[in-house]
Amino acid sequence: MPKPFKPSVTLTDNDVTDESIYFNRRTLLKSMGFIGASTLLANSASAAGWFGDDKEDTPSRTQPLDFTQPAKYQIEETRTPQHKVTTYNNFYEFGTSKDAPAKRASEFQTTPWTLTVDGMVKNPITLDHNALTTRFPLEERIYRLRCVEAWSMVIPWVGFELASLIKQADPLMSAKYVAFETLYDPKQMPGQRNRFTGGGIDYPYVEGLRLDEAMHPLTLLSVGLYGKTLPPQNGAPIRLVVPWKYGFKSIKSIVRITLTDKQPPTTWNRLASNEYGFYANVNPKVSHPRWSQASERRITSGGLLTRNRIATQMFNGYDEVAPLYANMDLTRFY
Ligand SMILES: Nc1nc2c(c(=O)[nH]1)N[C@H]1C(S)=C(S)[C@@H](COP(=O)(O)O)O[C@H]1N2
Ligand SMILES: [Mo]
Repeated sequence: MPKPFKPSVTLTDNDVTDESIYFNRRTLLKSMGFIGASTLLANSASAAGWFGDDKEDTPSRTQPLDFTQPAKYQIEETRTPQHKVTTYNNFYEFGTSKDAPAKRASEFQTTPWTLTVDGMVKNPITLDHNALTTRFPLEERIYRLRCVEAWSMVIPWVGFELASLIKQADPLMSAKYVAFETLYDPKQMPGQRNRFTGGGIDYPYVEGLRLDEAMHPLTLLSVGLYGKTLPPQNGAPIRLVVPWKYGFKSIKSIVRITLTDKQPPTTWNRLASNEYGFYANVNPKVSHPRWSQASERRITSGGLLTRNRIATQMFNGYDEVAPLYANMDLTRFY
């Protein structure tokens, strides 16, 4: 069992900054009346796994995956240990604290599952649970994940390019955007039952990309991590991964993908449009209104007190996407 987290008086300035950011994002929700003061103070990352122990955690419900495609994207940076990837999560459907999803999603049922691709397409597609991992060849992609809260991880995903799925659906010429929707199932997702436990989000969680962003070869539909199917807390059975954008774009547990000619609404933009834009490209020069985005805390195998603050890179280091935004003012389109 994870021990309760106690804020430490020995935190370095760097760590304090990270904690402040974390509390600040929640302070917004609190000020809007969605989180009680006691919750705000009581919940933080659980201490388990944060003091340097490197135990391998293999969630029992995950299954090995076959991925034979050679990996196209490799990076040299140290991978975030699996037990941190699976216990430090944002998945507000299961609660707003970092350790809630791992605990409260453990019984999440993902079978049967249906992922529908519809809207402005010539060939609507429905994938059942089995098709998610068998219809397209799977490959491993090691990507950085940069949360808007200024922490980051390096995660070995398993999945396939979103472009492969969209091509099969055969978009109409008029399609310009892609809208994504998470499962709405308040019986299974406690955060969807009331606005207080779900962080004030108007569920289902929705996200969107421009069609050219969705078709970019870096944009992944992930069905696994660390060689196995996704644990529920990471967005089982299928989630988006857009590595050059802040983590909130990488929507989890997707049931619907809709091609459209209008920019779709997105969850965090709806909640606070001055803080979270539609584009949400990682950009060290464009601060969040309440904190800098110039650097980030890389979550590695070290404990909470490890110094691991690194500079944030433009587009999270994925420069190849720059042409997508060639004539755009990224201060305005944040
Ligand atoms: N449906 C849904 N998708 C979501 C979220 C969420 O709360 N609900 N949180 C987002 C945020 S803020 C981040 S940083 C990533 C975290 O993914 P991970 O827990 O797999 O690291 O998921 C994103 N996708
Ligand atoms: Mo995030």
